[in-house]
Amino acid sequence: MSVAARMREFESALDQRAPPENFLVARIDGRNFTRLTRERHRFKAPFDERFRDLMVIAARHLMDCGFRVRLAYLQSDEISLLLDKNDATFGRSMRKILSLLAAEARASFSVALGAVGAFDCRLSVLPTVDRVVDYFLWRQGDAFRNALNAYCYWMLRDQGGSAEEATAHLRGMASSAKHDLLFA
Ligand SMILES: Nc1nc2c(ncn2[C@@H]2O[C@H](COP(=O)(O)OP(=O)(O)OP(=O)(O)O)[C@@H](O)[C@H]2O)c(=O)[nH]1
Ligand SMILES: [Mg+2]
Repeated sequence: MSVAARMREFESALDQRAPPENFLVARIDGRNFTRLTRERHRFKAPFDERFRDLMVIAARHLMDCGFRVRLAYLQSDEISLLLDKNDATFGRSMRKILSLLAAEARASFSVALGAVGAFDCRLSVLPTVDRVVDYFLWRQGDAFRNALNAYCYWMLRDQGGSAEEATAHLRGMASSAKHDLLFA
């Protein structure tokens, strides 16, 4: 066996393909964006329109970078992409899907920001439409909880509380109580 063929064996030993007839949902998430949004670029908290627009640019780019994307759902620093059930791009190679989606997000976000912002990517292999619905309900629930918590946190900070005080105040508090706190 030639050296090249032998090396290819090592290189591809861990390659996997996503199973056919399953939905693939990729979640692309900003790396260390707590620091990027607070220290390196000082975006408005809890939500900043310019940051949102940068994430929308990245999401639009991901929808048009060669995969058959049916839906993109964006919240905070993450983008969930539903790939077409029959998407056979790169033979459903997990290596290609994971690395390219993270790279395409990073490229478009960084060019729009004018500085580097990196992303990771993970893949859910979902067998039925019900599980796809569960996935997006899950992320939407996460967005709702995070937004409610963030509005409460920054309200307490604006009222003079320290980071530790605001965090301690909200720890273990039910969503209904956070609602009441905001409206009080
Ligand atoms: N200021 C500001 N921060 C935001 C906005 N949207 C998201 N973020 C921040 O982005 C971060 C996203 O959280 P995570 O993805 O859990 O944490 P991370 O720091 O990116 O860490 P890893 O994802 O594990 O690398 C949180 O700290 C959010 O506050 C925004 O509009 N404005
Ligand atoms: Mg992140």
